[in-house]
Amino acid sequence: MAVKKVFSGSVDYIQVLDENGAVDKALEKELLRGGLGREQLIGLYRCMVTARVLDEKAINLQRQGRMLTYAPCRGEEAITVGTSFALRKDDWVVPAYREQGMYIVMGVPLKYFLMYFMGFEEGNHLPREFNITPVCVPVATHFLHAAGIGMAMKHKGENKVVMTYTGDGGSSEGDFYEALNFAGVYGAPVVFVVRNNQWAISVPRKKQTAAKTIAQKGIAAGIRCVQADGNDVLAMYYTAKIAVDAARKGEGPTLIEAVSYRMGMHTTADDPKRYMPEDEIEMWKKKDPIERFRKYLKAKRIWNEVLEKKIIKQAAVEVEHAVEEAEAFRSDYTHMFKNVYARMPAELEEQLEDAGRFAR
Ligand SMILES: Cc1ncc(C[n+]2csc(CCOP(=O)(O)OP(=O)(O)O)c2C)c(N)n1
Ligand SMILES: [Mg+2]
Repeated sequence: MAVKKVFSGSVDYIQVLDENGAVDKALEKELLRGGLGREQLIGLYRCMVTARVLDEKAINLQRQGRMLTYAPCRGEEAITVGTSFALRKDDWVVPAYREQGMYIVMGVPLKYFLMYFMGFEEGNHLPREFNITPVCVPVATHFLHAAGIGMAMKHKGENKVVMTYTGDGGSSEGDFYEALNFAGVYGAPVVFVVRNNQWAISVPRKKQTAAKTIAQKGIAAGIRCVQADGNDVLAMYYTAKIAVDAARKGEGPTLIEAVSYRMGMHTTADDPKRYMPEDEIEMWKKKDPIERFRKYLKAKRIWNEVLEKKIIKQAAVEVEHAVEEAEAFRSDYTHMFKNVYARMPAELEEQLEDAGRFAR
């Protein structure tokens, strides 16, 4: 009897900027050669800053009773900004609920995002030019939609890619594994991104899985997998660009695990003080993705105080404008009846009529 190894796997970890903003020269060279110039670097920074301004505003609105339950993205801005920066405008995105940075990169008017969290379903009705599916709160169910969209695009011979996001908690769901498996078998052009922020509400990462990395969950599905520093926007862009280019070339899906930390509450309905260790928060504060990238840009003589003020002002104006638009929005209550079935059943018709009497 012979024993032979039939498989062994490994997972790479990618970091371009260390915690002090010092750059890996070889990876930087590759990025610059790939077209990431001064304008794009400023773009990455602007999008992350805008995500933070939007986030802080949304929390304030919720505290003032002007917004419903909201899922902040503080600390995770580099993940969604860096990965979506690798997409083309006509690619597809299948988000969860904490992908603020992605909407900013894709150029979605922010009023839609705010409207959704103010309770208006219409916030999910993005203009046709955006191939972005609705916010998905059921954890990881949308991973299957992403796999399906990828399979359909491949079948139709479209030269597009689909990117989807879930959390570390999401990676424990059956839907997660099924989606990876289908995408792998069909060679679908999907980039699966796991935002590993170390917490699924109050459940820590160590209680989520015994696996050393979340990335390695892709190995069983036979798909490329990689882990990257989720607080390093250049690492996120670098890994996403390789994955997106491979998918577009017909080389199938990739699973990216972005290692980061949720700097605060799960949603505005949560109190993280009850379970998050103080020292852990302090440790991660030092790894802040925006500060780290700023240090890098400063060393490259791209960042200065004038640029900072300009970017913050632009972000504040954009966000304030979006808030005004979202708050001025008046919902059409009939949508909640009309968008459920292709043909409205009798009992819903009746309820619609009743609601009409209330609305008057
Ligand atoms: C199928 C399903 N189960 C449970 C929930 C309740 N729930 C909402 S968010 C969440 C935790 C998700 O954690 P993670 O995937 O790590 O994403 P994060 O919120 O940290 O970004 C849970 C359990 C849900 N929305 N959907
Ligand atoms: Mg999480």
